[in-house]
Amino acid sequence: MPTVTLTRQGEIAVATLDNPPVNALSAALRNDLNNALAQAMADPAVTALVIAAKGRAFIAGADISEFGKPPAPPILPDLLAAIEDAPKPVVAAIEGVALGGGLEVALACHGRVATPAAKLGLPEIKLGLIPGAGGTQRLPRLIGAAAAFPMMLSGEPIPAQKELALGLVDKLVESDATAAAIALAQELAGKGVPVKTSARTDKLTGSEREAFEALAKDALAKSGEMPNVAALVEAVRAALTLPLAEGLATERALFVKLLGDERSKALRYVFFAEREAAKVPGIDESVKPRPIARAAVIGAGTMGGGIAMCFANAGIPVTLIETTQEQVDKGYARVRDTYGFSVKRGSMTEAVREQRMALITPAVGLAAAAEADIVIEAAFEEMGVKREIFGALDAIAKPGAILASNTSYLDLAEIAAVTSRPADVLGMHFFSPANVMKLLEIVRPAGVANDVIATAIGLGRKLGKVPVVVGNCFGFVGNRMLEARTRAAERLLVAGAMPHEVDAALTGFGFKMGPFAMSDLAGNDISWRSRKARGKSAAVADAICERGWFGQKTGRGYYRYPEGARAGERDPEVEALIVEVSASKGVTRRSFTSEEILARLLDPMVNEGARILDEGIATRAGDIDTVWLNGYNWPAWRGGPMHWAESVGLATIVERLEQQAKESGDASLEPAPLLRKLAAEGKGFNSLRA
Ligand code: 3H9
Repeated sequence: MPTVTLTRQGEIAVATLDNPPVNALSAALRNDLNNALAQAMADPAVTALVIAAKGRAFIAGADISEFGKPPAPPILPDLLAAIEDAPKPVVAAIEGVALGGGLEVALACHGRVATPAAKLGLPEIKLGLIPGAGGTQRLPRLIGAAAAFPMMLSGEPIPAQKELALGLVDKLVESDATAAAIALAQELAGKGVPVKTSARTDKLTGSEREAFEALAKDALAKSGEMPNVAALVEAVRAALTLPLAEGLATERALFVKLLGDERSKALRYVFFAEREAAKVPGIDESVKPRPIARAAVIGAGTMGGGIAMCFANAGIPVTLIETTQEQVDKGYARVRDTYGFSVKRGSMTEAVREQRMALITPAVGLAAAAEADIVIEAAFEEMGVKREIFGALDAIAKPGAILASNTSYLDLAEIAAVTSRPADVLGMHFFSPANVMKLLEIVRPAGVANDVIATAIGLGRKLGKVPVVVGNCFGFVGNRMLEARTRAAERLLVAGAMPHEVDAALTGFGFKMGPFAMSDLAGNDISWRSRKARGKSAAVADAICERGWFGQKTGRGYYRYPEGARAGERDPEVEALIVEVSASKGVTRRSFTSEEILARLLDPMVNEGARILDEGIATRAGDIDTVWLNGYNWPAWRGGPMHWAESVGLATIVERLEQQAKESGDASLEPAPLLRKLAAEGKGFNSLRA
């Protein structure tokens, strides 16, 4: 099937791209467009060419799945040079997204027409790259570096009105960009030789340069681990100071180097892993989701309120239910305050806040859930409480309503079993703060209907979440692995490290917080209660909680929090307590390097991840990584725990785990059979895929 069809509208040729789902610039599309261009230029009856597209995107960019393979000709920069150098005008008709290479195609054209819904952007930065087909050279020439640089630095598309004001598009039309592009093409054809974007110099002024240098300085200071920010600065500086050919060569060399960078490879892996996570064996397009017109959330605490906000943000009416008027009023007021922060920051208007609040109906008593198509329970984390609620809901909810629990570790099958409709019951585990965190773990107990899972996936995406379907086990994927890390952190304290050293190793790796600062923030009593409920103990953590040092809320935890201090300070009493625990266990304390600490924290997580895979709790290693990236702030450029493990080498992880198991006598640190097997065979987690 050709990916481009060439038709005629009078003297204007129209090349229509059709490469579903998003018209990515695959080798086939580049080739077909190149041929269409040549044909239109060679046809004496044609005076100009319009590039239009079928489907929801103009062009989503280069085909990311082709990166890493030898580039097949024509490569994009050559194709774009051919478009720009064409003897007759070429006009882009943009409806939908024109991203990355897609916008670069449009920039090489001699005119651009778009609809207000079109999204134009250069998101390469998010993949650890920079634009690689002239974007860094043509965009500053077209709209000035002071506007072009921030656009490339954020990777975010800009609104249509701004596109027009900046001159990024020549014409904005309400609909039918192709018809308007044909009109513009006719107009340009009448003017003779088309003007090339790259020949323009009117925006390459001294003041643009100054503004760019100031922005660049700021960006470099904040660039952290990512090498592409410096590359972007270098490329844009080349646009401002060098002739076009040299600028293009500079950009290309930087782009090619970044393609081979491990951080960019990790980000590209993440792009596909996140999208694949929503694909679940046994659930294809034939499984039709149930309609969701109204939701109910049970529990108006921080979590329930945050979930209600997710619905309101997506325009879905939601009833927020509590047991007393006082509690629901408190929860409703908290939601209003949370929106208030956005209003104060200027990211939301007062009118929008009111619209969202109007979608949330506070109510007392479960009977208010009767009209909901989906009910999400976010009540106290105790099986007795859940059983009671679901038993009552069974009598109240309408037939076909989906009953979900936001539990973070309890058995969904046990919850489902108290109802007469277990096929409608599943887990929908949001992460705190629910209105911010992207992850949605969809827990699939045996017996739940496929259309219920399909509904949860679709709804999750509608709520702006990254849904990952996981199996039903204690803690599911995320918290089960987190527990392995928590145990590892406690072991490190007993063996000789101090909380600040453990936390520093993890923040040095790229996490925003280490495990102890995190626990102090969340409240150390939460895990203490959970340990006690399960008959588990952790000597240091228990001793800290026995003293009432629950973390930030009590002013003391693993650290001290003097009045007004945001970050914790080392606490000599806690450190003495840790030394005492080591002594009571007969442990001779020793020091650990950051590398050792990291290995001891992360290897056990990977080990648990391998068990999770082996048990089928996660479908793919990429699903586990998606969970950690979107729910636990794993640094994206490290690709997630399973990707990280492969970058270290599975054989190395196995060796280190064996050593740790031997030293600690903890059998849970013995390498999981799957990990051992893959390491022995020299294979990665991807080899498990069907
Ligand atoms: C670039 O252009 C470099 C150039 O400067 C230089 C080159 C020399 N490639 O997200 P969705 C697939 S770098 C391959 O679920 P949505 C995606 O995997 C590129 N595949 O839909 C999925 O496949 P599947 C710069 C791609 O409506 C399907 O399309 N461009 C690409 O929520 C649907 O995707 C970008 O970074 C691609 N470029 O969002 C844009 N894009 O169905 C990246 C999508 O099998 N893409 N797919 O799972 C996006 O931001 C979103 O996908 C988009 C659609 C907004 C387009």
